[in-house]
Amino acid sequence: LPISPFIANLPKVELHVHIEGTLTPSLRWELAHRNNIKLPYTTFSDLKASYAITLNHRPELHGRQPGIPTFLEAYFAGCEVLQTETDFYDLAMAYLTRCAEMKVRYTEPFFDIQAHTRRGVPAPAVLNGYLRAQRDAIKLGVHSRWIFCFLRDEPVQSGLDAYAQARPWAAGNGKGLFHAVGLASNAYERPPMLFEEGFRLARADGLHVTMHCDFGQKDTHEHMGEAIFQVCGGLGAERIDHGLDAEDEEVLWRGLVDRGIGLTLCPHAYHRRTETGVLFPKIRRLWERGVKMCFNSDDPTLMHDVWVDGNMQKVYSFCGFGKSEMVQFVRNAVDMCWAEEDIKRAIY
Ligand code: ES4
Ligand code: ZN
Repeated sequence: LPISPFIANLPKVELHVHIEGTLTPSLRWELAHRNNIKLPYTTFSDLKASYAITLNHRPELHGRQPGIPTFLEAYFAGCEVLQTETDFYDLAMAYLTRCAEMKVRYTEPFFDIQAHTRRGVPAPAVLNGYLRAQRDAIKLGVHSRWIFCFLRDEPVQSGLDAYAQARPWAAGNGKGLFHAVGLASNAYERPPMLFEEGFRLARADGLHVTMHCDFGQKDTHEHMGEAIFQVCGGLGAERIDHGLDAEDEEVLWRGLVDRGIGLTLCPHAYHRRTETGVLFPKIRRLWERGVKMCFNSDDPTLMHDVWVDGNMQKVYSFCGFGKSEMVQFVRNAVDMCWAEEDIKRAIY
């Protein structure tokens, strides 16, 4: 789908992107050589070709069996080449440079500390690499506030330990890298309320709270109910990542509207496994009911290289939205974002 000049030139905000999901085959190849890591591909073109099939190509598993195993396996396999602070800096700078090219003025990338510490990478290597990129990208006109993610398929205590390690890099009394916590990875039998202690700790530190409610997961409506009404001592999450299944149940979409919880949707992620005529009307119905939403890329290099501009183009082309609505979605993202007021005003 070609990106129209209108979408290309629109100043953008991105609120749902996993930094590890922006690792390109070429940087992965370069880092593998830099770190003497053997990849299961002998040539660069074999590596590149492997990205074409890392979508969930097992539709028989959707919404039932363990989440999205084939996809997440590829995602965590990619992480293995990331070893030193410089590697994490290079990963982050590559994404933030791409942001500048796409006119993304502000972004809130997720990062998974546990994906790296469990391989023996020290947490400060990850955090200092991202912190340096956060600072250097301002020169490119790209501001960022990052989001610490709990890996929900790891033990709760492992996430709490990672959070304790990352805390000196938080906003408030820390170095200002991240301003929020999120919840990612495989949701199979891992409802949000399991992580309540982590959310409470983060809130006590003055951080914001968001969480994934992936589209079409097992128990998705129960998970959404917890995210909207139960977590954070009953306050609910401040945003929900994906959350498209709320469209199925009035109590859920009304809860989103009444509580002002916005969704960070990633249309291409769903379009990989959902008919055009089913998906885009579903997004449009949520919008018509007054649910606040914005459009994002999720894991662009693992999702056919469709970045935030391509995701915005999809809803522009397939939802029947006009230019003023597309501008409004960027404004929604500004409203939903966790930048300081001066940055919000500058990007609005
Ligand atoms: C993810 Cl698509 C998706 N779902 C859940 N967790 C994730 N982490 C990175 N991509
Ligand atoms: Zn995501």
